[in-house]
Amino acid sequence: MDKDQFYPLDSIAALATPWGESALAVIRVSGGDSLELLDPLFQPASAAVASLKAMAGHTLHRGTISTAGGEGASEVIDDVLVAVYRGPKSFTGEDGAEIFCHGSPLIIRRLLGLLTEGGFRFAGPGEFTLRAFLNRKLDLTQAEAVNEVVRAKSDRARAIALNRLSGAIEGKIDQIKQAVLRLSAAVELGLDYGEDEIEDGASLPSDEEAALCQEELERLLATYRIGRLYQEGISVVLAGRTNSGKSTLFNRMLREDRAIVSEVHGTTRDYLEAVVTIDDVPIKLYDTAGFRERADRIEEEGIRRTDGIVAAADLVLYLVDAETGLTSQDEEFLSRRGEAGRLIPVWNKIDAPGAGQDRCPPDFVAVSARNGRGLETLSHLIVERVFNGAGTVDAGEPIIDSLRQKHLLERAVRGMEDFRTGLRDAQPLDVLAVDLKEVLDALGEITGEVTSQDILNQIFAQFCVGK
Ligand SMILES: Nc1nc2c(ncn2[C@@H]2O[C@H](COP(=O)(O)OP(=O)(O)O)[C@@H](O)[C@H]2O)c(=O)[nH]1
Ligand SMILES: [Mg+2]
Repeated sequence: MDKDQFYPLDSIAALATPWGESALAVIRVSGGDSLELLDPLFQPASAAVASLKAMAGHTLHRGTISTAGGEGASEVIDDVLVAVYRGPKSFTGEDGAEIFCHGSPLIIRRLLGLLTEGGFRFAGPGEFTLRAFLNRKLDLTQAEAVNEVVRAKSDRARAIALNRLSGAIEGKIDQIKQAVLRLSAAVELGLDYGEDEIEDGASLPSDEEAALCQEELERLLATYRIGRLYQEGISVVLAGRTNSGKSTLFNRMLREDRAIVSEVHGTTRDYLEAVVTIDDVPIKLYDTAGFRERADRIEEEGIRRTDGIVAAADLVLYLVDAETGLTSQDEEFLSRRGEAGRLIPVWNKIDAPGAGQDRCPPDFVAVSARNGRGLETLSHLIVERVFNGAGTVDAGEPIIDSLRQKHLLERAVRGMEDFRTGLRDAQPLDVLAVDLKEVLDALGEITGEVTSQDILNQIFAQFCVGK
């Protein structure tokens, strides 16, 4: 696509670090004129630096940024370092700079003000990465990965996103595309020669090759669930009667005292939410109000909310107090919510005198939220349930985690299926060619070779400003 047709490539500026007080803040600028625009605002500390706009790429300069002299006196806003980048050897592919200033909101505001007065425009979300894409520094899967690296909530998610950033998906897609192009070439050849001349089927593409392509596409598609798990994680709800030890277990899994633990029934009246990481899977953990027969109004509301959370959770840990043993309420819950795979019954307080592990029903996990016994088994079980049915992938294999990529891969698979059906039913070659075109279009959209402005806007709108 023609980038200039859709996007203004003026000079943009944005804060790349969070707002607030910090040791340092980084302001990023990019665009063909950015160094010229920055130049009058920057006074180099070294006499050896004549002007910023004359500096080579990948160089660092100390100096001050001041308001323009003009009528009044010029005022120094901050003492800064400026890193100069030169296109095309820069992240965006354009000339640009990063200004390292002191992390004061006041300074940041003044500097951004000076920059906009000086001709820069505030960058939109993801606009730097968008430019990197438009300048072919990144394909679309890599551009998406930039955001995923920032958003990664666990080490594994970060590693997977970095793999994508290095172009792993683009490489895989390209490999499949080459195979589809070979099929397509065979069909085109048939079209050139006319159907009669290839009656014997000599140059028709084989279903075997097509089946291989489809398999590869499906394999990549199947990694979506795993990608999502590492990126988004799952929600796990602690449920059970009041006093079964939900808040104690919640705190122990968090390794901090967030929830109030008390022997008074109904202490947790609303719900609490926190993220813990088990085996690199982010787990959104909920502590809820418990169930009991006689509850007051506030508690009833808490219980009503609990029902909602339980219904929406990926996994429910149902705690039973080993001292009390199973009550009819527990049994009712377990039979009502016992959907396969979504429930882990937990037998808590095995440390308590007279609540020995031997009384633990066979399908329960025996734990002590108080002293931590059995928690490792519980963690393993949670992870096992999480990955149940998600399949596995080899290390280094690309994993997709964008819904956009998933939909496009599904489209490619459908195209491939249509092609194979057509091949089997001896459909005319031009019909087969259309099916393959559909596959190629979908693959091209994944990497961004063919993309509409709407789609780009949608993708980059999810980015932070400054990225
Ligand atoms: N002995 C023992 N007591 C526990 C254990 N877990 C929780 N308790 C106690 O049970 C009571 C209720 O715990 P809490 O976490 O508030 O239960 P919740 O109502 O389900 O949130 C508190 O007095 C806890 O100290 C455990 O593993 N062993
Ligand atoms: Mg509680």
